[in-house]
Amino acid sequence: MNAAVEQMGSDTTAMRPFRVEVPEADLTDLRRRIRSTRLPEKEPVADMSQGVQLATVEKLARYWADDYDWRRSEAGSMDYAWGDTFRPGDRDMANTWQGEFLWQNLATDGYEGTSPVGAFPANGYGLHDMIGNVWEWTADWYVAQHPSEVLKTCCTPHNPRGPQERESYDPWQPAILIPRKVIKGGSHLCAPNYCRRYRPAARFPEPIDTSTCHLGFRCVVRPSPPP
Ligand SMILES: [Ca+2]
Repeated sequence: MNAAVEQMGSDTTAMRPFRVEVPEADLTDLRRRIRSTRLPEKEPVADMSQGVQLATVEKLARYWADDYDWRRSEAGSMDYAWGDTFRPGDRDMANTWQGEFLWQNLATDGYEGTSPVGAFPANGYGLHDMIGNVWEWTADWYVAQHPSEVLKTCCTPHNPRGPQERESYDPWQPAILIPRKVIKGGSHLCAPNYCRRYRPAARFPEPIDTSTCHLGFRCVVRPSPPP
């Protein structure tokens, strides 16, 4: 049990970290269903107008059924972007706030404000700054609670993409009709005594007309294809 959980004490309404533990039989059944998925015998169209092409789908299905490490994915669902321990080996893994927010910025992680990309170690997926430093905008409109999952005819996981734009308005400010996007990751202003929104499970709304010193966006660098 980590310190944050201990601080929650007997508060039964507090948000608590949890671990996803999928039984091996369920993973075996998932692989079986992937292998038995019926795919078209030939490409439906010559271009990508109907989505990912058949050869790519077949390759992905083989990868998910035989090679993908589902346990590693399970491990990625831990409390933080790298595991269950916030400071493994007493090493800072992200730019957050140390001390009592908002009057005591100890900056023992080396940064009172923002930090350069890559200043902290990558996680097991090779990704930097997944939490802390600055929040990241996402494409999804915000709603306090995800709408009920839509049942699908296939077994692909459903990615909730948020509500309609008009549903993202702040219900506590009905006279202000500014849509809000989901932001993720927390920032250098997130502290254990205040919000702990540097957890991957956390999200927050931000009006789209509002900029702050601790909100940015995520960049992806794709390696060049081999010659
Ligand atoms: Ca800091």
